[in-house]
Amino acid sequence: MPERIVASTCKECSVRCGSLIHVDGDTVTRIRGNPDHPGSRGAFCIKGVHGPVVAREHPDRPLHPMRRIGARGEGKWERINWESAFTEIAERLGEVKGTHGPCAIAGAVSNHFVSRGLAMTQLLRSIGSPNYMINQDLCQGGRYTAAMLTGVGAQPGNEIERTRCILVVGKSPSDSSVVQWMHIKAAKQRGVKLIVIDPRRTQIARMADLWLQLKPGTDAALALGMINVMFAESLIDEAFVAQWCIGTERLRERASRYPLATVAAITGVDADRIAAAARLFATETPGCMVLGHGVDAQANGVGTVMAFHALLALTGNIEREGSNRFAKPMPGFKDYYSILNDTHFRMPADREAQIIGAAQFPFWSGPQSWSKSAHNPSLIHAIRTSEPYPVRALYVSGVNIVCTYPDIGSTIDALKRLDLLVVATDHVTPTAELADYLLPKTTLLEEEDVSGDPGGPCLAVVQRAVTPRGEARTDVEIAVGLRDALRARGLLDFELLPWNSHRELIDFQLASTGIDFDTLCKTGFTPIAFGYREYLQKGFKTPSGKIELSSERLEASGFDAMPAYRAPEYTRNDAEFDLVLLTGIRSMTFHHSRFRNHRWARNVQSAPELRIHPETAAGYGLRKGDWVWLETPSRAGRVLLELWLTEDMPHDVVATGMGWWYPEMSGADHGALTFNIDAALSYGPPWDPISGSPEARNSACRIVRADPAEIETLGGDFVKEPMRAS
Ligand SMILES: Nc1nc2c(c(=O)[nH]1)N[C@H]1C(S)=C(S)[C@@H](COP(=O)(O)OP(=O)(O)OC[C@H]3O[C@@H](n4cnc5c(=O)[nH]c(N)nc54)[C@H](O)[C@@H]3O)O[C@H]1N2
Ligand SMILES: Nc1nc2c(c(=O)[nH]1)N[C@H]1C(S)=C(S)[C@@H](COP(=O)(O)OP(=O)(O)OC[C@H]3O[C@@H](n4cnc5c(=O)[nH]c(N)nc54)[C@H](O)[C@@H]3O)O[C@H]1N2
Ligand code: SF4
Ligand SMILES: [Mo]
Repeated sequence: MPERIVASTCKECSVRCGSLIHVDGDTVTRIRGNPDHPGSRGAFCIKGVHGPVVAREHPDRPLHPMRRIGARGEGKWERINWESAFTEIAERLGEVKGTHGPCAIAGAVSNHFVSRGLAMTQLLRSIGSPNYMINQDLCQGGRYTAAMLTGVGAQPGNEIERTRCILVVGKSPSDSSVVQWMHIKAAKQRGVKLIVIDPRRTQIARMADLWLQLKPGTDAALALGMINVMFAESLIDEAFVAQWCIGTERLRERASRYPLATVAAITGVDADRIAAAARLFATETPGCMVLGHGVDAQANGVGTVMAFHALLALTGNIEREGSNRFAKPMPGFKDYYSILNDTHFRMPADREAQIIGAAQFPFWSGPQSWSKSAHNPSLIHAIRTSEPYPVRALYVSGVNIVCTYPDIGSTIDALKRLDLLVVATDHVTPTAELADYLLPKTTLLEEEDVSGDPGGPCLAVVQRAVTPRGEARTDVEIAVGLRDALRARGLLDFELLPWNSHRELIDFQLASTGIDFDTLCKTGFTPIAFGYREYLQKGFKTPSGKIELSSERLEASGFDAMPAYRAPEYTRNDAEFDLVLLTGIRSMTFHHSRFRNHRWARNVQSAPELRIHPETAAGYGLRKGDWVWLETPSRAGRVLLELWLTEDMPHDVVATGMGWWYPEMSGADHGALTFNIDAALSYGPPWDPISGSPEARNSACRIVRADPAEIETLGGDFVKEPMRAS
């Protein structure tokens, strides 16, 4: 058979580049970027080139359903067929439901914007449980929740090509998004002004006209300080604000509490630079904002983003050419999040209100929230203590919660206490190691999908390029199999998962668009026509129809209606913990905990790093390549990291990545308890009052030199020696 080229979309990370997959028979020979894709325009990265093929072909990949036979985590499994797996899981779920009620069955999935998210929520809702965990409390949840409250549905810099000024906050596109990095570099060459707010000197900070090197977690004060300058110097777009914003006077008063001297003291940034940034962003219009992960997973994330949304609104940089353009959905297309929110696919509100977290975080959990998912730390607490009620069974799909939730020890403890743990995955992660049933998942090259890409904007497809290996199934197929087994036993309270295959779901999503899947597959995407200033017809998606600079909804629920600075916890810590730790610095090679079992990735980086200023390291008598134990005041655990010396770090701040484990290390955690930064962090309070997010990205810490002999006893030179296989 001649080589075929399949136009698809890479989903190895959230950037979603258009891809061209070269296929010979049933073998993928090459993957590259699609130059015609309107969002990514050919941009691609090492993960997209190697990740899908190695994940598919990996010799350790589970290819059949497995039942645990040894003790939990002992790694002893026996192969069973799908029918037995569905039957046994349904019966055990029935026992949990019969004893403790439907809410005792919970789920964990990565997010709302992937098919597995919908498959999971609709299966659980059919059982009658609202309790599922998503990653977004650690990811973009602060941004989405703030967008729901303010009405500013700011998209991540999709008008960069037409802008005159870019404000980048807590985002390092050279590490996390090849597409955005490409667009920003091109814009800079065009002479666009660039302002960067980041404690680290990132590649984009090096390129900036103005780099504000603030202290971690102080962004809200900085934004309010800039707002104060704009009001004081009449730099506001008066016409837009008068017609389209409410709460302006209250915000003016709030911002007046943040004079430059105060803000400079809080943030560590010179008053002159703060004022210069405010003036530049207000006058060099149209301007756009790129908000990154640096402002999420903070105990003040939602308020911080609300303050930056106010900066956009006050400068009129909303839905204009070259400013922040809102997402433009394909007319008639049903994306995963809209289905999740559609009343046809939801349980009655009183059932949704029983979700763990709704009482404390009504804008995160429960019927009126953005997320409609549980408050993760509270759900993990419920598994461990049965407070506020027992949670005894967990279905995990598309997330490696042992390696990516803070406080690994507590996550492992919770998973071990469950009556039933089912994990669907394409490789045996430390989470999967603790499962009672392991269900083999297809990989990217073996599945199909359709979703909206706000960057293009376009509707983009994932095509099944090759047949699934072994007995691997898609998430929708697995959910459908479980649904049928549950239904046969009278265990469904509702019928909220109406599709019988993923293709049926896709046809349902496309039904009102006038486009069919096969036509879309010819090019891999179809552009979405869009205009600007849609609010002129539709208003903004808030109760008032305007941008809410002060939120009546928040106030009515007893929260502060406006952004405010709340000092991060590290500012209150004792002198023993003398450094501030940033976590989650992305590496082009890894996607969170993924690819640790891929040789191409481990050849690039084989050990978790701690980035530290050379003078700080010297103060400890430490040198490049030394290993240290790092501990935080939570004393959740201590982890081993290898020093990278770099003058890009401030003297009192250190930084690391995330997600480490060593597939070749023995033990169910595969080294996660020793090498993964989340083992040293707490998932407990302080929590963001609105989203419930922990301070997983900024924390106090201390380091001490690790004895090389001690590292030796942990497993010799596994961290240096690339692992076996693939
Ligand atoms: N290669 C690769 N790409 C990825 C991913 C991956 O795992 N690997 N993950 C994807 C996902 S899910 C996400 S969420 C994104 C995340 O990607 P980004 O949004 O770019 O976030 P990070 O790179 O985590 O951090 C961005 C910057 O925030 C800074 N920062 C830390 N604390 C603060 C603070 O308090 N204030 C400010 N202003 N800045 C701060 C850090 O120094 C860092 O430079 O990346 C996506 N892209
Ligand atoms: N301390 C700290 N913790 C963090 C962060 C941080 O910056 N600092 N970042 C946070 C962020 S932004 C995020 S997004 C999370 C990421 O957290 P995770 O989503 O847990 O990250 P991944 O390692 O990408 O795990 C995805 C898992 O899903 C499986 N998988 C992939 N695709 C599919 C599929 O189609 N179906 C199924 N069933 N399984 C699939 C893979 O095998 C893999 O095990 O981590 C968060 N944790
Ligand atoms: S940035 Fe890399 S991994 Fe992410 S979608 Fe693009 S090619 Fe795939
Ligand atoms: Mo994320």
